[in-house]
Amino acid sequence: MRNNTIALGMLAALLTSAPASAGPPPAAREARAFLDDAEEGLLDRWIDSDRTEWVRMTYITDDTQAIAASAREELMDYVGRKAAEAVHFVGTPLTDTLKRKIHLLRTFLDMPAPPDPVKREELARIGTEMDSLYGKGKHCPERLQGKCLTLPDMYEVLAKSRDYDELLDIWTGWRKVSVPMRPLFQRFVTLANEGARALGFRDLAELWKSRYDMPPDAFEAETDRLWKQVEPLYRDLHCYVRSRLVETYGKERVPPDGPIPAHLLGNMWAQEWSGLFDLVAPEPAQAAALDLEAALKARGVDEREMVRIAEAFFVSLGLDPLPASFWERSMFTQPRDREVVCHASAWDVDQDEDLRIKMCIRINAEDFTTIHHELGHNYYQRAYRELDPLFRNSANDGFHEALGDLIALSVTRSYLQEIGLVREASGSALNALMQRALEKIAFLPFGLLVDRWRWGVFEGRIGPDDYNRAWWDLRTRYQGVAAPVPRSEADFDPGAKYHVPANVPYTRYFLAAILQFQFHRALCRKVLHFKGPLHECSIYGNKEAGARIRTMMEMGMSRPWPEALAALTGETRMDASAILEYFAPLHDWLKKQNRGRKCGW
Ligand code: X8Z
Ligand code: ZN
Repeated sequence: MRNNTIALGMLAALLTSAPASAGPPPAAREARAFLDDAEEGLLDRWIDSDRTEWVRMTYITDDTQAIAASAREELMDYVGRKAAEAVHFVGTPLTDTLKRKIHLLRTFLDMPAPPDPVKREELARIGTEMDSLYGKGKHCPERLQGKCLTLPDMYEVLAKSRDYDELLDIWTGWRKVSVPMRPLFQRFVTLANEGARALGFRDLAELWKSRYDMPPDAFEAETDRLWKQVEPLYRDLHCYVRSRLVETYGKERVPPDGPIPAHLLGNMWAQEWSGLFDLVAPEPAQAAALDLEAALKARGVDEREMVRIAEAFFVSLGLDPLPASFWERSMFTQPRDREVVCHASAWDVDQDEDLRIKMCIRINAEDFTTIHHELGHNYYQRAYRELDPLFRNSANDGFHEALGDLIALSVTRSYLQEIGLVREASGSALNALMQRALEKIAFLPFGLLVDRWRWGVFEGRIGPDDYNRAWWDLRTRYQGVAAPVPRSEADFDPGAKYHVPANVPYTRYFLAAILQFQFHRALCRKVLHFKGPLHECSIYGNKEAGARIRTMMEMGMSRPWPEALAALTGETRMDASAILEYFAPLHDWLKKQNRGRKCGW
């Protein structure tokens, strides 16, 4: 095993390029045959695992958990074995495509397993167990006398209530759900790191950071660079929002020059602050005009209809309607007769036409956006479905997360008027920008810090005795929020965020937040030749924009991501100047409002 480990570690460096002329030498032919076979076997197990995961997540029981864990184990075993066999091709001259495929095979799993079958079984079981614990999680507040709240039930209270104690109860109540995850997570870290090492990586952090067509350290530096670009805007938004919260709750509860108590920002993780819009709207008299929830409800739009409206946007771009099976097999609403994982996701179960989403939709603006987000995943999956299995992914994971959000950026007031959801398109530009900033700018530091924490854990810089302290250090450093009540190592607050127990990498959402504005700017300026402010541009109905998007999606992961970025935007670097340009008028306004105020924490 040890030999394999070393050899795999050197694999990327040692795989040499084939000469451009002549046919492939015998060893290269052998490599191609090996990969063809590996991909075929991978595809079968991947589909099996997805099928069992769909059933588990839409019907959590001991049995569905066991079945899903077993399929997951089978997939982990297969990928581990094939990646080890690929060592055989070290030193063989290979085409870029074959080299890329070997790298994609090594980095395929978010949760690689140790070669030891007993440990592999344990890891698969823990992975399933943590995710199910989260899915089943409930909070039963005393005041409700036996009635329990699921996570989606709590969202609305957090967004709408201004009752400090009620918010605190919900916030602390949900964080009891993650306490039992702590020992599972700790063991998961040991096992998954062992799995990453067997594949030739230092640890799981290095594996995750190796998926961006650049050295892992350079990728980390890249995220720092992007954060530095947007940090001043975040700090100005934070400063203004805090001042409004001080007025609302008093300075005993919200320190005017300190971090904001995390339960007051309208969201369970303070990751987006849309719930505070009425408190912070630049032109409060016109705030109600932007109430999409009221518009949806007034028109009697139900959950399915919300999805239909989102689908119609994609179709307006020249993309095909979703298949009939999508409407039959998706889960749109929260079943009350069984346990499910409500956290939204999009699936292509047979990696062909079996597209589905799984969501517990509520009729409100946030879920309307999330539906576009999920359909973005489905359209991406469908676009790359004919590529070789290892290329069936987005250019990098930020692209997958950005696609649907790009569409949602075009859900402007004029678009909503055009489709008859609102009567008046005109309104305050600053209000519209503030509403988006509460969603997009507020999110940035959170998008960054979740993996800053996990990288530290996987790399051994953050040990189990520091899990929670390190989490809150990062929350304060990046977001400027603080826990409203003392926390300790008896708590496990990172586990209260879905992607930690589900083991979904999170930096992708930070990248997506930057990329979607880059996509939007390029389409608006270069395809639509739109001259006005970016937030007023909508690509609705534009077939050329649709064709550009489709071209990028169809590349899947077959080429390094800068090429996919260039296909859509003509740019080859991730760059936050588009998001800054989009919000520039609001940023100016915020700076004026904050004049004379002490910002920061
Ligand atoms: O997890 C999601 C999607 C599924 S990929 C609903 N998002 C992140 C989150 O909820 O934390 C979308 C925005 C960020
Ligand atoms: Zn997503």
